[in-house]
Amino acid sequence: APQPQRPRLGTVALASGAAWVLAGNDTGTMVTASPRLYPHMWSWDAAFIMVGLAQLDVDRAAREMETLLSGQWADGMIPHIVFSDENGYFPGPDRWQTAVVCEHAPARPHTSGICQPPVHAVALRKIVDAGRRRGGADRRRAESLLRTSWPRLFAWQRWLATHRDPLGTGLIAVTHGWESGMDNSPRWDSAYASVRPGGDLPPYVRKDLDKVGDEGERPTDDEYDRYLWLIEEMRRVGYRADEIVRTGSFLVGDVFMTALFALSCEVLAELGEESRQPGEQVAQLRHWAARSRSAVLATRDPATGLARDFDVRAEKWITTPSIAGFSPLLCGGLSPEDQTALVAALEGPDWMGHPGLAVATPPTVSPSAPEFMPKQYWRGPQWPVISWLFSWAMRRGGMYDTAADIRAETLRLVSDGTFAEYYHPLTGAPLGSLSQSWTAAVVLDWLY
Ligand code: 2M8
Repeated sequence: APQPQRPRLGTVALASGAAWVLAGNDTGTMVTASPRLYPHMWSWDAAFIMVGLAQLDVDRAAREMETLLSGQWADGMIPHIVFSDENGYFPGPDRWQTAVVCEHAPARPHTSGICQPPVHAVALRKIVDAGRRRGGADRRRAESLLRTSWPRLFAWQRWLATHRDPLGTGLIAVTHGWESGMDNSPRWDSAYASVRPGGDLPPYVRKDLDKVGDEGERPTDDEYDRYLWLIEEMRRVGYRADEIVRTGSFLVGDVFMTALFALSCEVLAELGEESRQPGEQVAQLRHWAARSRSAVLATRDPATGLARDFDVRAEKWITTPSIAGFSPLLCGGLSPEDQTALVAALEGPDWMGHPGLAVATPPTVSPSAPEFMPKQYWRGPQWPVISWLFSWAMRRGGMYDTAADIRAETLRLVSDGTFAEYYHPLTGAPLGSLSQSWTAAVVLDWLY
């Protein structure tokens, strides 16, 4: 059915709207991921939010990093949620009980017990660049943030390299679909099929369903039982990282996470050189980056050239045609011919060039695939934040034209001014939460 025509905002109105969304979601110490659905700080959301804040206010962006790092665990893990005092989200601190059962978790702030993709070095890069560009107090603030947060981000990358490389190849593994950031992506369907919630899963009530337009935009109850069961398993082993990797029901080498890990190691190494951090740590980062880049390239499907996840428990490749297949474009390392071919696939008729798309930006699942569900969360919709990530990384990797096209088309999509969490690829309709912070943040970065 044709969608009602929404007014499109021009650049100035769009930038003001984006700044307004971030201000509206700001509790003072954290910009929550969204006003109602996600009233807390999420780890990778926070990084993208910093990218947007850096354009508006360097000090406020720096404080966002400090809030996030106040939740960092003693072993280096940055948890996927730093909780505010709101209780409108489930699972909240009472369910996780991280500080009750794990010595590494801080007592305050409350935090969850899993992690999310490491994109924080990119945020630090953006804050430092904004500070240097502006000069004066902004520059001093950014340089001092660089000094204090660099070792913390190094510890975070080290945690991933140490505790999440079960095969020893540099392929970083996730122990829960939530860690991937792409919660219910069909990438995880086969791995979740082997997660069998026990009869002793404590009862719970979801709080997310009444906060979106249509329940069909969110994961199912069956999926939620599995999400909660994995948390129960982790809580029972006191969130001991190696024990979870040894015994948990879900363990998948996540190629997208791995590419972001490699990218962040490189970015952090560059920042380390600029700020004279210990040479051996910078070298260590470069070593991890090279190893994980190779691991990403080694996952490529010989038939399609797309990168694949690896289900460590089932010992099999996952071939779902998802946006993660393009992970090599995030971390680099392809030969010029292979890079050209992968970019052509991204721009081709199964992806950005699909004739049914309202705007030509990458959907999260190929519209040509049977798994494609245009309204459902990570099963097909376009996510502006993912477009930003690809655009940023591809520009960094010299793929200027595609990077610019993704930017222009995504700006066209979000010029409806709703700053939706995700969009219907075939109609351009906003989906999920509106006024989602990371959508506003990446728009700001693009417009400044
Ligand atoms: C979504 O995930 C949370 C669980 O972490 C949820 O559905 O409740 C995902 O889109 C994730 O990538 C994102 O960080 C989070 C907050 O925006 O929401």
